Amino acid sequence: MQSSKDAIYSQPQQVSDFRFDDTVAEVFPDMIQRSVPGYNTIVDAIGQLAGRYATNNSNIYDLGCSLGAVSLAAAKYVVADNCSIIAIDNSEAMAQRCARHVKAYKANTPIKVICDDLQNIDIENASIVVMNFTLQFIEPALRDQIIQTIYDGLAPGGIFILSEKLRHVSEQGNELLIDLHHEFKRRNGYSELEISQKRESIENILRAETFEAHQTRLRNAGFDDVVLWFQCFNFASIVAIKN
Ligand code: GEK
Repeated sequence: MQSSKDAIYSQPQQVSDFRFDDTVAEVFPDMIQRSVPGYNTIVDAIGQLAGRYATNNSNIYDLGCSLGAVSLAAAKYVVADNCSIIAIDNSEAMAQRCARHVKAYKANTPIKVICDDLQNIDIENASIVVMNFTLQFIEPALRDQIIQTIYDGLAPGGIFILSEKLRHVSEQGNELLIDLHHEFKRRNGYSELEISQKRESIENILRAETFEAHQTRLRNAGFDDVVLWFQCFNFASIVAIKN
C-alpha cells in the first residue's frame, strides 16, 4: 500500500486524545510499520494461519481492520472453497480507504468491508477471527464479553488471533520493554518530540494488559490452547484454539 509519511506529531502542539480520523488513516501504513515491531511479519503470518485454518463454507473476521492488511493477507493464502472475509472498522476514514484497497486487489476469497463497531457484528460460522492490535483500544470492562462472543461464534477447530501491545507484570520489566520500543521508533526516524507527544495522545485510549491477563480471559471464555507465537519488546501475538 502506498502511504504518506507520518509527521502528525513532528511539531509542538496541544496534544489531544488519539483518534482514527482522516489524518491518521492517510499515513497509517507508514505509522504502523515504524511503530509496531514485526508488523509485516505478523500480518503475513496471520495470512498463513488463515490459509491453514480456513475451512470450506466458513467466515473469517478481521475486527478493527484499519486499511485491510490482515484481510488482504488472508485472501492471499486462503484456498478453502466458499469462504467469506468480513472486515470491520468503526472509523469511517479507515473503512472507506479499506474498501478502496480491497476493490483494487480482486481476491479469490471475497472481502466485505463494514463500517461499524465490532460489538454490533454477529460472529457466526467462523473458522478464524482476528483482532490485530484492536482489543487494546476497547474499554477493559467490555473485553470479557467480546472475547466470549468470539469464542461462541467460532466453529470447533477454529482459531482466534489476538495481537496486542502488552504491559509487563513488573514495573522494571515494563520500563525496559517501553525503552526498547522507543529506541525502535528512534531508529525508524521518529524524534523525541514525536515519541513523547504520541505517547501522551495514546495513553488514555490504549489500555494495555499483561500476557497473563489475556491468557486468563481466553481460557475463561473456553479456549483450550493459548499459544504465544510472536513477541518483540512489548508487542505480541497470540493464537487461541477452540477444540
Ligand atoms: C492492521 N488490524 O493493520 N470497533 C471497530 N473498530 C475499532 C473499534 C471498535 N470498537 N475500536 C477501534 N477500532 C489493523 C490495525 S489499528 C491498531 C488495527 C493501531 C479500530 C480503529 O478504528 C483502528 O482502525 C483499529 O481498530 C486499530 O492489521 O493503530 O495500533
